[in-house]
Amino acid sequence: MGDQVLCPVCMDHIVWPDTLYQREVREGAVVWEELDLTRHTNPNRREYERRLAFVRCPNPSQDGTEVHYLPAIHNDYGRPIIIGLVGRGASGKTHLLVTMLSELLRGALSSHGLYFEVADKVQQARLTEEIERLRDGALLQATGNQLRTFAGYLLVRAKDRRPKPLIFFDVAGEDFNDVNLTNSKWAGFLLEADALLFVDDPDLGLPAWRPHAKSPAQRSAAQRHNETFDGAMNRLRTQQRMERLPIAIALTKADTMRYEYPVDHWLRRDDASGPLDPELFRAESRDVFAVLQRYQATPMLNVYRQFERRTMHFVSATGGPSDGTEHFPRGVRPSRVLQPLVALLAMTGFITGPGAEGIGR
Ligand SMILES: Nc1nc2c(ncn2[C@@H]2O[C@H](COP(=O)(O)OP(=O)(O)OP(=O)(O)O)[C@@H](O)[C@H]2O)c(=O)[nH]1
Ligand SMILES: [Mg+2]
Ligand SMILES: [Zn+2]
Repeated sequence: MGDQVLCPVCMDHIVWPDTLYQREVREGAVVWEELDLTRHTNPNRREYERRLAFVRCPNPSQDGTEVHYLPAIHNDYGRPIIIGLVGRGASGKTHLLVTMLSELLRGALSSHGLYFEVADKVQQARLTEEIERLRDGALLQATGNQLRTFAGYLLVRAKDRRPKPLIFFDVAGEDFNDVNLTNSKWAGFLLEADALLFVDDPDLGLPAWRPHAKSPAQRSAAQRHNETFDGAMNRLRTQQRMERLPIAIALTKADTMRYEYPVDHWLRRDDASGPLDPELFRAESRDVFAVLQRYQATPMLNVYRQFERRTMHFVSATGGPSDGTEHFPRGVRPSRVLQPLVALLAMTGFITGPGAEGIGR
């Protein structure tokens, strides 16, 4: 058997195919055509075209996934780092991820010597569109159910190192729920992830915060359960040594608590520039922990307690609420969105150097 490569769509382990495809849009429809580069006599040109091409996943398990194509470079750099977002519907996963990616692509981690580019050209168009929509203050749509592909596929370059692929998964909150046993295909990334980002927002995640805005039933239900976390944890528990998986917990939409100590303090801090200081990460984690306790956020605290290496963060993807007409009237101003990612990259060993070892401990 040849080398086995993880397909980041169907999660099968596949033998890497040789046949290349190119993607074209004709009269609005996507067509995949075989691409023959063997006649190219100029190796630079051949390599350039190969990097833009795709291969078709053989999907050996025949698990009913639609035919899917992977970037031809997928097998060039070894196993990617896989980061998955976990959180209930409307908790703010997609807005957080898109602002995160936008910050990464504009070079926000260059002070750490990291440069990011989109590795999947199909995703690039969609991602650029979403980043621009959000920048113009437009609301992003809820994520479709049973989405079976990654939300972002980046290549990370760092000096003196091989580039490394980094893949993000962001599915609809409902896809994590344990409604039946046949859904193991959904959120299939969970069992392959190298790190997870759990998110919840103050409205549902903090039952005792602004209690008058919530019905007693809503309050007590939210306090005891987060079905999404439960479903994800049930699946993770089938793994040996689940507790060793690095995780970060982000309290999203923290702008809604911006006048509250100590949230205000953290939201005003500069984002991810500057050297990695484990003590700062510890201090923020302590403050989030205190807020979660104060407002009886039992499900988030339970997740936190089940992992050995973890950090907690206040984040705001948009800087304020939308106005109910699919718009953010004052535009979008993210704050602290890269902190959880920096923590996860340090905990997975991707960011190295002084300080990285101490993150999450
Ligand atoms: N105030 C505030 N509201 C936010 C923020 N981020 C998202 N929202 C609001 O929360 C809603 C849901 O955000 P999404 O990012 O779509 O949530 P999701 O977790 O991806 O939801 P699903 O895809 O349905 O699982 C958005 O429509 C926004 O109105 C934020 O940083 N601050
Ligand atoms: Mg979403
Ligand atoms: Zn596949």
